[in-house]
Amino acid sequence: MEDTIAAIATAYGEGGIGIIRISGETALPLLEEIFEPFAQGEKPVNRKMTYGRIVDRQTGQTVDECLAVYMKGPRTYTAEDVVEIDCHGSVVSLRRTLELILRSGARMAEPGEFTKRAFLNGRIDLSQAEAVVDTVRAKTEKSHEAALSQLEGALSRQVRTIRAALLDLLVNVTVNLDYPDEDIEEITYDNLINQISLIGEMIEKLRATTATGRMIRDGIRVVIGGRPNVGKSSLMNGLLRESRAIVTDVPGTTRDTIEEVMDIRGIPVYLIDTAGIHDTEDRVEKLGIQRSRDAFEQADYIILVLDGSQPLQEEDEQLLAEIRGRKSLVLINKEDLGGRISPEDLKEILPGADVLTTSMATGSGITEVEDRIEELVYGGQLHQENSVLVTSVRHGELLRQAAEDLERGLAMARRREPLDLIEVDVRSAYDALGEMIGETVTDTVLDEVFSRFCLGK
Ligand SMILES: Nc1nc2c(ncn2[C@@H]2O[C@H](COP(=O)(O)OP(=O)(O)OP(=O)(O)O)[C@@H](O)[C@H]2O)c(=O)[nH]1
Ligand SMILES: [Mg+2]
Repeated sequence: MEDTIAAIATAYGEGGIGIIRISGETALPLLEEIFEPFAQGEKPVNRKMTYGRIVDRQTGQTVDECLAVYMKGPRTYTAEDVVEIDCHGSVVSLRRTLELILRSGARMAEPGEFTKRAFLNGRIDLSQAEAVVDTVRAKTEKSHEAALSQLEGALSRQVRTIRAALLDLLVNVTVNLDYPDEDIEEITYDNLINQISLIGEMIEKLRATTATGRMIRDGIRVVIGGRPNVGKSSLMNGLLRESRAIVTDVPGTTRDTIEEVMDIRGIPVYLIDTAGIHDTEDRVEKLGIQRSRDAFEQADYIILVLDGSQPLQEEDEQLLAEIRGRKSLVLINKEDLGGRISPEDLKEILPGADVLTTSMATGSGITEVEDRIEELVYGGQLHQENSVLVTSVRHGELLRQAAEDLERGLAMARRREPLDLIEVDVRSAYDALGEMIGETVTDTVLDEVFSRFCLGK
């Protein structure tokens, strides 16, 4: 980490200002090389904004006017010397300024490299570093809240508490193994079983938040399906509260899948309207229907719409049968036109179906659909403010490993097996949790984590 890195930190395009970031030992000399304060004799001072111009020393030309700040390490984002330059947010001025900085000896930063340095320099742990990218990408308030709480170390604190308990246990076991003859408190199997179960429960509690956490962070794919003309696009528009998809009384209006991201009670939802599924010889329709089926495959939640003003059709029955075993909701729509389908009619084809009667003409049932999506994400549990959520697949996987290790250890303790065998599993759980916060972690994992970042972060 000897070299100094630089990157444009703001989004590419036009903006009021654009920011360039520099980090590393030569950050200040680099700034002095390309920057000239307007005030005579002024020099960049630690943590003070200085007004001046970016200048190309080779030609003497002004590249842009800017504000620059030098922040001396280690109390900075990367824990190194950092410089930030606020230029005008034009692609040209940012690119030319960056070129000057690179020409003066800095290296172009890799995606996530600033945050990686913050981690490697010990300012934040790995789970906090991972939260940085989630904070940037968060699409709803809830996902932002979850990312921010992880960034502030809420998850890390819980992991550290569990690890401390595991370490206690490990020390206890190791001492008993290594000095069996010494006069120390002997560990009993009952004691061991107790402690392992307690820690196992702590891990399970954290793990139980993974499904919700992932949906809050990554969003869920909700696919609206059904045969033509039942009101799928009307539902899409109703949920979006705008006239996004074309709605007509001509069956087969929607020909291609339509996707929109929306915020339902803080949950990022990818809402997908599909072409009505039925038997057809029309080539274009056939392609659209294939796309509907593909969308079904990838759905986290399927909303199957039926036209309640007509009796159940064979095509409806086929679709109902197809979504068996999937997380789904059935809408008996057009209730304003009279109910020719009752929820009981569906019981046989789709046992345990979740059914709502709706009318997209009056808007009745939309709130209930949103309720269902919220329930799906929170699993019927009340959402608690500020509760820690595990949002990343990587963390979920490590928690699973740790839980399995402890389960094995517990089973062995119950069978009164030798301590050194049990120790192996406890240690492995300890290491798995260490990987969550980056205490034991390989370069491959690090590369993987930081490759998801954007440039300049
Ligand atoms: N009366 C009444 N009409 C509805 C209702 N929902 C939809 N419609 C009407 O039914 C027709 C079809 O609605 P769409 O939303 O286009 O149906 P769709 O399922 O998207 O149809 P395709 O795209 O052709 O598969 C339109 O004329 C809507 O205005 C409802 O609840 N009540
Ligand atoms: Mg449609």
